[in-house]
Amino acid sequence: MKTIEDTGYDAWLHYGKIKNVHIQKEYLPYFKNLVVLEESIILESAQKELQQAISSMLAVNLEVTKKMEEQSSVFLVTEKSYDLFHKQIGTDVTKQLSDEGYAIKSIGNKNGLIIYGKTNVGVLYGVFHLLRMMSMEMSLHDIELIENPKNQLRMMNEWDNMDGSVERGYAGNSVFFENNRFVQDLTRIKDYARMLASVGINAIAFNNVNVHEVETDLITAKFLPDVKNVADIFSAYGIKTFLSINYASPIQLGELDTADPLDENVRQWWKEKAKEIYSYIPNFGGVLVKADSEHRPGPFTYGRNHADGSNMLAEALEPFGGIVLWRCFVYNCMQDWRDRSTDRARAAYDHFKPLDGEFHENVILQIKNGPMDFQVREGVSPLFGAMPNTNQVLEFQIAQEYTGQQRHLCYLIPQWKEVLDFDTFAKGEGSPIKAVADGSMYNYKYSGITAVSNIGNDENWTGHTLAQANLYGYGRLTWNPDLSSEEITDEWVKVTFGTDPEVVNVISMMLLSSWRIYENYTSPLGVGWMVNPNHHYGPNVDGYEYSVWGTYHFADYKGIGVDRTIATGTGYTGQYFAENTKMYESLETCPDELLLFFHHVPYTHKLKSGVTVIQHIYNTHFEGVEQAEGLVAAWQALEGKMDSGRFNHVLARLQEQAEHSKEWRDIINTYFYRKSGIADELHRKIY
Ligand code: GCV
Repeated sequence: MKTIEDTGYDAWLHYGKIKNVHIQKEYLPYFKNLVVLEESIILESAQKELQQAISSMLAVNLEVTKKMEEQSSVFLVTEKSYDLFHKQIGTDVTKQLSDEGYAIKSIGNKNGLIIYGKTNVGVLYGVFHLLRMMSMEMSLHDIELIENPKNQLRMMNEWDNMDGSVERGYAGNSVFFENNRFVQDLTRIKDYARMLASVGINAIAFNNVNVHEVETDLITAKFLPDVKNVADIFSAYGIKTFLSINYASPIQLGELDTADPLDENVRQWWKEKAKEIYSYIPNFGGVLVKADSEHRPGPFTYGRNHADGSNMLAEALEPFGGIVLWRCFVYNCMQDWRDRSTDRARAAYDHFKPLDGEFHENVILQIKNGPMDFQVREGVSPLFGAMPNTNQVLEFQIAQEYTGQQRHLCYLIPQWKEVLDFDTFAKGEGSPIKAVADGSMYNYKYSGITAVSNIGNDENWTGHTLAQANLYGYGRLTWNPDLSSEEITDEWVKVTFGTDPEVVNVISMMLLSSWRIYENYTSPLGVGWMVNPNHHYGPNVDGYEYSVWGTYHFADYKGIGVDRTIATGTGYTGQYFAENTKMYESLETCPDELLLFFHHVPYTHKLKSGVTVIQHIYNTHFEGVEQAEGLVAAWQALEGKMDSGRFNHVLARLQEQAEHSKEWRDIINTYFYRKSGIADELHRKIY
């Protein structure tokens, strides 16, 4: 077997040997024993993780005991054994902990540590926290910390198909399926569960939201035993399993001739189905549904709306505590784009806002961060905060469908931070999207954050090793959206590549600048798209498949951009709360980076930065290529500071990125030079 470090397989859980002798000396006395008084599958996972990590970091064989007298020990404790430890833990701490929270406290003569959780999973999270601190070589003396997750649902959506492919997968094939069945060897699934739990993820739907014929069978006796096996693996790490379902399952499975949500037979069918699923998987989380979107079936077929459709499923799941995640990515992909009375950006709000309050309390609406589709830059969805009486969950895409497909470096944490911090003004100033997601704004019963995963069966999971940072950072942000991009980056680099300051500085700088770099050489000023049809990789200004009726950017010889104003455009700006409507409606106050998302302007329009739109396009595209070349040079300086496996792999990706950035630059610049007839003021070569 190749060493872990060579391939990146163990990602941020590789627990490299602690080489610093001072740190080693500090750590060793803590790990004479591991005291675990209770028994549970999750505690067993915690215990094993600790043993494996300590053996790898300190070459110590950590014995598990139930004996209490040893001072130099780590204690894993839950509420059940609280009485034995109440002095050390204290009542205050227990009061402050939520169900999944944990406390870590130094005890005794400084060589004891208690990891206390109200529940088993709290302890597991505490163990991962401790190991993260150790991987970062932080001191363990005098620790006294309490952590609670800010978001209730912290979820992953895999877009895996049973034939083994992954929709928008850029890291090989599925780790769940092959040849229309489950994989035989479940090791990778277990390691994935460890990775997810280590950053606090607590839910997963592991099949694609586009449910084809074969995946419809996942909710039948044919596959439910396999689903249960996988669900058990995730359960051992505190992760609940959900399935994406086909809305037309009763028809697809040949049992009914309708899927009308108001038909009594259909309702009964789903109730029986729920009973059957829960008989296999008692802690099943619920279902994820993409309906009436991109040719998927849904309630529209029967003249019903999304509340009718989701409530019918919610009623079936309700007796078992299950929930329905209902996606709001609903738009008419075949719309005539030239008809300015419609606008894809408007669609989700137009469909869902009028239904506020009509959904059952175990329905959650799942809303993509932007109204379009995970572009490098777009406005935030105006649905956030607009439905006080309907649970909402925020959806990100870790898979880099439109942001370089894990061949280009594009670290998305800064983008997600902007979304989370965006002030909706739903309840006046200080109403950020993160307060919608964490449920606090409207006291939602269920809420949280979910995301499309970026993993596959490539040895390093994510294709580009540095794309692991997006997965890690996503988890950390769902746990605590107040963490800064810099904090998350610093953590990830240290736990993945070690603590050498030069390595940490260079990789952090590369990650933190990469989103802007990618934006520079791709589509400008929030206009988005400009990708090749279907696979969505690489530049093609008019290429996006659903722009068959006309381009998505409305570029002609005079100008570019989509007029979404109330005054003269599609009226989309009116979907935001007043303060934001005002900001976006006016050319004066609309931020430069979103100008073309909201306005159609002449190429000679001057940005706040002082340059014209056309000059901005030229400048950023030339600059973006230089910056992409700069990433290669920055990485090259790290040669010898890490194993050659990961070094060479990343180098090759960065070189490819630099090369492809030139293609972007040339295609975009040439297109707009020819369209506008305006030359680059700096007379650079435009091909
Ligand atoms: C799973 C975009 C992607 C599709 C994806 C869809 C969705 O359109 O290109 O591959 O389908 O979003 O989020 O449902």
